[in-house]
Amino acid sequence: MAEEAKEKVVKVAKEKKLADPVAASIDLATQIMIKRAQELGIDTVFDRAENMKPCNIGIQGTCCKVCAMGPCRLPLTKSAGDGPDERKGLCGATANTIAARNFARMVAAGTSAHSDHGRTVAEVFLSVARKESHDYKIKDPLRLLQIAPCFDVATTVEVDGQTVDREIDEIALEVAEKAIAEWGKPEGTLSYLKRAPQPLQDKWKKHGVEPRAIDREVVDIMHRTTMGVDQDYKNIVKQCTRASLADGWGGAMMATDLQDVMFGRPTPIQSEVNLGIMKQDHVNILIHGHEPVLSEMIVAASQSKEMIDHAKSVGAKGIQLGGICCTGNEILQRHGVPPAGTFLQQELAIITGACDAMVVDVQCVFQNLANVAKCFHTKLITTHPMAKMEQENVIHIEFDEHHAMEDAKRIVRMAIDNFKNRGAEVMIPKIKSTQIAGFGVESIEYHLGGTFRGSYYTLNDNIINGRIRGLGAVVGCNNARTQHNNFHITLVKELIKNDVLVLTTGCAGIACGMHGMLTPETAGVYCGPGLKEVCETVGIPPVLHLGSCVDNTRILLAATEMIKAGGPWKDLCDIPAVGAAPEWMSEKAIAIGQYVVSSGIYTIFGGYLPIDGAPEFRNYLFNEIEKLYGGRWDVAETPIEMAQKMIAQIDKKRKELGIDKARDRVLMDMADRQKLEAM
Ligand code: MSK
Repeated sequence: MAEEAKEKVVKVAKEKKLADPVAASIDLATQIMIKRAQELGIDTVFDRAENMKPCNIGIQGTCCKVCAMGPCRLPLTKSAGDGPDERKGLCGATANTIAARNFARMVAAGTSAHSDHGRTVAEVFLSVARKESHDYKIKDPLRLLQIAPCFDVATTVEVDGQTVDREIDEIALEVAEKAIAEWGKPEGTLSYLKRAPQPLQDKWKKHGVEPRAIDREVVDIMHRTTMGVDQDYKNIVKQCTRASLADGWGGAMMATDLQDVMFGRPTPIQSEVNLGIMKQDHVNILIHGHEPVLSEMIVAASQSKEMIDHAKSVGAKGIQLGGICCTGNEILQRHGVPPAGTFLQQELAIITGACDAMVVDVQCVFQNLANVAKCFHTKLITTHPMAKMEQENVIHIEFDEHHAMEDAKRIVRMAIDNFKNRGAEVMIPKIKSTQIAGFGVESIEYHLGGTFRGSYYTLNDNIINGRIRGLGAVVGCNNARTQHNNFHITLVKELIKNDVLVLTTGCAGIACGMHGMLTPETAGVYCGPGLKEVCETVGIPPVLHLGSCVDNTRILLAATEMIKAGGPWKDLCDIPAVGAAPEWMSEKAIAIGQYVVSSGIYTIFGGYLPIDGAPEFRNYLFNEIEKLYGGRWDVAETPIEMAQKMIAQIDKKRKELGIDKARDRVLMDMADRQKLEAM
């Protein structure tokens, strides 16, 4: 550790206000480590949140920076609303235009992040299909066969009048070439739109929001929101919808599918979670970010005899991998690698003093990691060409799929060689929880349907008969402006108490694991009687962890399977299902929210949305948009308020379907089901 660097970091920290660890997080490990950081004089995001308050105009969404005549700031004052809204920027832009443009740019940024991740995966898949990179394989040919028709790629061929299966390699190459074209094809609409229920596709067509090429929709937003272009907030929202659909039913969905093809689809797997997964006597390597292409190789490298022997040769008992954020979820769901923590715990993981290397790729990586790493022996390694850090202590090892295993071994070896450099300041909180993660479209079908009656109808049936009141997707990040994990966990407990089956991804999923929500035993402790009965009968947790942020698309596809299985619902907007991002913070969350709303699902965010300074635009997103797609935005300030709004929406849908009376557990016979299906 460079003493001079540490002194500088410590001096800065001492001059500032400190967070109250208990007020900052509901997680004991996090509280212990915030305190530890403060004792060592190292500032963390929790302390920084005490010292910098958000801009009051920025949070209203009405600060315009798109030209150099501004920034023009249009705060909503108390007297606004008493008369006509005369606020305008130098060019005359209204609060609605400014807030809509800012919102649209968040959708563009979020869409580009998920979709560029998808592009990287598609490029690696193309190199695999072309046999140019040998470290990856097609691990899940069934997933490949499943998605091939979405790209109009035939899986069989006629030979001498007979239908025979095409070679997998041949299908892979054609799928890869067609997939990569989705980012820039010059005409037509996205191939994957056909995965949505037909009524939803019809709505998108009717309203003219079917995405064309993915890149085009992002560029379109950036163009129309430059100075002096689109000045109709409804037309800007229309493009938000088009771009967000290019994310949810395009780039993000392809990322998930192609990852499944190359790395295998996840299946439920037991693991642990929280900072306590790190081991004092092991080499600890933490993998952080979003793209699993390199981390898959690091998992394989760290399990090789060569690396384990090397770790033992330096005095360690083995190698402990851990994840942070969504890369962590990717390697959790496929390999059972335990997450060390959520987004807000990334600095704390280094402050344990036991992190021999933290390997980061893209998204959600704090630049302050470099300052924290300076105070310890930790090697901080960036791996992506578009995500470097300016600090001199950061090592850049650029990942290349053509020599992926070589890169991975180099990184693992570097971590092992660093084991001996640990200082005396090691403190790993002995706190971790057991969890089951790795659910997906097929495993939900299997667990709720069984081997012989594998179908979504069992789930449908339990919703119709009221044992399960509805579905609640609780996803997204942490945000240092709210108590870490509190919104997630209070909300989830309230939902399952009211018989709402929860589906989770991202840091919300990690939070649920940390707080014991992801085991089958959870059902007996926290669930209402109906959900408890279902979970205990089939042995699933009442909260199903479906992976990373791009895997929110698994939730869309699971809901689509419910429609295919038959029931009173014909479109996603009919299902008693709601979405929530209680502790959101990222532009990606806005893109996700918009595609979920545009897919017909009520979506509620915690805290605020940066649109409050433009009440008309806000009203459009919160109410009017529902008439187009069936979904709408909402916000809640507390988890209980959020739960009440979500449950009210579920009950509203149940009433519309005529299944609101079924909650007294009347067993449905075939005649009853047919009656409902006919409605
Ligand atoms: S976005 S869910 S902070 S990783 Fe995946 Fe980042 Fe977590 Fe949001």
